[in-house]
Amino acid sequence: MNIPAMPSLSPDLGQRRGQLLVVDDQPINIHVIHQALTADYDVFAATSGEQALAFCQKTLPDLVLLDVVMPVMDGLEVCRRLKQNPDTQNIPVVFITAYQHPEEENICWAAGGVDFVNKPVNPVTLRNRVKAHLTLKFQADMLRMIAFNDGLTHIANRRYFDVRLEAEWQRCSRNGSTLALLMIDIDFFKRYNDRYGHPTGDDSLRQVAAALTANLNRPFDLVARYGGEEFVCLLPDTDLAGATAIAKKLELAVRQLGIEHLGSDIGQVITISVGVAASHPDQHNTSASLVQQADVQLYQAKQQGRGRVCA
Ligand code: GH3
Ligand code: MG
Ligand code: MG
Ligand code: MG
Repeated sequence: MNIPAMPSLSPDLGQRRGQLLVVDDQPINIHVIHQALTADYDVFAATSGEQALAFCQKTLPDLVLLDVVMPVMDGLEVCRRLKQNPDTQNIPVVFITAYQHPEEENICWAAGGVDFVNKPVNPVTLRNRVKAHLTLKFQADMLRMIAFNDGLTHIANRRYFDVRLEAEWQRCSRNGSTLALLMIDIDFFKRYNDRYGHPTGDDSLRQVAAALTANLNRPFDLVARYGGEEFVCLLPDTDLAGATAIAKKLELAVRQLGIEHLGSDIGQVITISVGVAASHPDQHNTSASLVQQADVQLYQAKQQGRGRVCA
């Protein structure tokens, strides 16, 4: 299954200024393309395949304009690697090529390109091709955003979590690293709704989601709304001790929001209970067992009085 990268949540997706990466081993070619596009887009350049891959992984540009013939790593290989990597596979690649023969073009299609622009580049054609592909890219981002985001809290939803969990499980299995998971549940939230009303409850869910997001520092950590008043954090390359420390930080952060909850048994504010689990993914266990372990620990946290972390 293809794993889409989480799109930016920028509400002005439609008016976004596109970010383009131009890859060519000849600086003069980069200059020509830059001149044609810089008025309308943010144009970045790379002069080797390795540079291009590193830039894409870090910056996720909206479109790559890719030379085919380059020393060391050619454009075909760059394109294949972008398409194999879940983080970069949604970036459309337009080949800039002097190829004339259909069979040569076929190799480019097979590598995963969406289009060609012929050298020498006609600036008008280039601008129009780029515009068309960026429009499609922005529309696809919008659809991904709708499909994978929770409408209430604007963080990732359960569907996105399930996809990412499976992808991270596979990745940690390959790398032999540890994957940690936090299952989080707001304490006495039914009473909160009963006392303060559902709209205020919704607002508090948004505040808790924002606090959880703000307190995860690494870009590859994920927080998602798992259901109702439950959230989940996926922490790649994290052991049980590290995950427990993060869980405690999150518990404190939510407590320190200081959202009044006079119906709670454990203070006057909204608190969370957190269950922590960590695992070395391998063929003997499944991602579902990790979720289940975290659930068991969450149950323990509730049993032991709530407003705490169990690991
Ligand atoms: P516990 O400490 O054991 O977790 O108690 P609790 O009351 O939080 O747990 P319970 O599962 O009994 O109730 C969860 C409540 O969360 C019930 C439901 O009204 C509320 N809830 C779930 N989704 C939403 C939502 O989208 N908005 C609001 N306002 N409330 C929600
Ligand atoms: Mg070249
Ligand atoms: Mg619950
Ligand atoms: Mg609850």
